[in-house]
Amino acid sequence: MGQMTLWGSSSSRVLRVHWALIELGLEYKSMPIGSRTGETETAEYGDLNPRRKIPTFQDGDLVLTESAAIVTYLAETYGTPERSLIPTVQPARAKYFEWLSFVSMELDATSLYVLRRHEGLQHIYGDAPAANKVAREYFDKMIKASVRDIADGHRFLLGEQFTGADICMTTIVDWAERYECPLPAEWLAYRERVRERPSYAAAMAANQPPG
Ligand SMILES: N[C@@H](CCC(=O)N[C@@H](CS)C(=O)NCC(=O)O)C(=O)O
Repeated sequence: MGQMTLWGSSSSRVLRVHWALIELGLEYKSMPIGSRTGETETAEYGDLNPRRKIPTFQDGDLVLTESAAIVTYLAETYGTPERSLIPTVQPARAKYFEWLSFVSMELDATSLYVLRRHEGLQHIYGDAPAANKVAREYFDKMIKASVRDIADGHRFLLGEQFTGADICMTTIVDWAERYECPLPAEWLAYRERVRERPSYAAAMAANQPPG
């Protein structure tokens, strides 16, 4: 294991990485830089991550810059039978990756990130009311269509095992709430189950900006 460093703070995507590291009991250094603060514009950071986004994660010589990939890397590399964040056998592994794609593409990129860019950050990315309307409607359709996956005794997305997919999904539920997207009761109940984990509160604290 090399020195592990996580760059970023105050972001859902950074929270995912803190959370996975904490779940797995790993030591790491936190560099709590913020997006759009100028801190991603330094030469040092540009060398590390030319996209200048957060999070960036270093493990020795390896540099990774996509939150879902980082969570999965940590799960695959440092999981143990006692602390496991990804199933080791099919078909559960297939369902893990299905959830990660659904979260990243349908709920994040196609829905909530559209709202982030064109409602929260419209001074940078422009005003786009038609896109925002469609993004809200699409999120609503997708989240409702997923209710049966966490109803009827499904404690977590893959059943009894809490995984990296739950880490990514929970940040989506929190994010949707901040953007006042209506959430079915089943998803709110799911989020309450996840919040019982001490690692959730620890990751939220670790994701706070310094000072
Ligand atoms: N797909 C990337 C998205 C990373 C991302 O967009 N990060 C935001 C903060 S949450 C950022 O750095 N934004 C800076 C910008 O848009 O200029 C991931 O999941 O890690």
